[in-house]
Amino acid sequence: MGRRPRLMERFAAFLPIGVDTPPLGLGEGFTPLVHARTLGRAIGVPQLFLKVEGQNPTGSFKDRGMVVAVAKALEEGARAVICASTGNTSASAAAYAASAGIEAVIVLPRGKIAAGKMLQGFAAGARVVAIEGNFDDALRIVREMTAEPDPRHPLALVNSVNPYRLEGQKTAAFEVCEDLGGAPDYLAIPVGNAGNISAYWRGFKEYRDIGVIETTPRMIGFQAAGASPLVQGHEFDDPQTIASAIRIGRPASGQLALAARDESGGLIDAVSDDEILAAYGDIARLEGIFCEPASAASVAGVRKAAAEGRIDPGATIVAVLTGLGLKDPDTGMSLATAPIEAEPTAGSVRAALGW
Ligand code: AN7
Repeated sequence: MGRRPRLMERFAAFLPIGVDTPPLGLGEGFTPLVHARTLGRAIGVPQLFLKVEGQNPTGSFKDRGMVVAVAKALEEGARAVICASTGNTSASAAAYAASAGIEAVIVLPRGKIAAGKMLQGFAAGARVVAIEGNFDDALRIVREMTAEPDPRHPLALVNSVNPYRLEGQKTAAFEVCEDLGGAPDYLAIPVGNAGNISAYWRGFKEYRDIGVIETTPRMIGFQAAGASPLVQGHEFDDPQTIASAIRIGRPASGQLALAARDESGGLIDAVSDDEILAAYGDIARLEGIFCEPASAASVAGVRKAAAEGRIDPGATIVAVLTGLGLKDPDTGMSLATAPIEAEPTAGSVRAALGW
């Protein structure tokens, strides 16, 4: 029995890494693909599978790309990384920078980051800068700060505009194909800054081009209605949604996402916060998987598209659950009820349960 490979080793042939790339790794990738039989039946698509990306080391898919981006930053001599974030990118950047022994600076919209994600940045020792503005403002700032190299602060930008990020993230598409023994018919995914949908599409195309898979899925992306620039066809100056991870009005990879939609014969649609919250509760109660609200946009979108007859009900559908529910305890409280009170005896607990 050999040791488990690291993600960057497993897919080295597909990644822009070489012998000089430091072997970083916190156990990212290799996440489960779960057949969601009960949820699938409930929404009329029995061949529904969930790609559980919350099982990555920092609890989101960002780790797949961050491990490559931070390793390349180290290789290229950076002593610090910087990013804007709605929370998950910053949690991931902070962790991989800590692991690499370099500094992380994270620029965040004040008051709009889920509590667990804030905590992750602080725990890993990142310096956190909160701005009075949204994610799009923060991204503009860090892009400006890294536009010209500063020899006094060798710094790498690790948002998904960093090409190594999407290269790493495409490995999720490879895993989906390997677990299913082929490509799914549809790949459903939440869309914020639009990097991940673009990365998956690249991964599927690469596996098709070398003959590992014969078909590619239709890419079906879902934005929150209050932050749906790719659906409405114009940027949002003041995006709003309970799904704070995808509260983004100017998606940096928007053009790549629209190309993925068109080349794959897919769609990008909007789902309301109520639809997102309903899916969020159902995924937890029917399948035992607690994802974060933004992640539930994928399942909310599948439910909506199926109800509208835009998806073949017999199709194999993979919905990506991008992040872990524990990151956002405040929204999680919407799923909670008060505990049943009882005296500290078995009889009292039995009676309280009505048994
Ligand atoms: C859970 O962390 O943009 O369309 O700064 O955290 O690739 O942006 C997070 C995005 C979906 C959207 N689900 O992915 C950030 C950030 C979760 C996310 C998305 C995000 P993209």
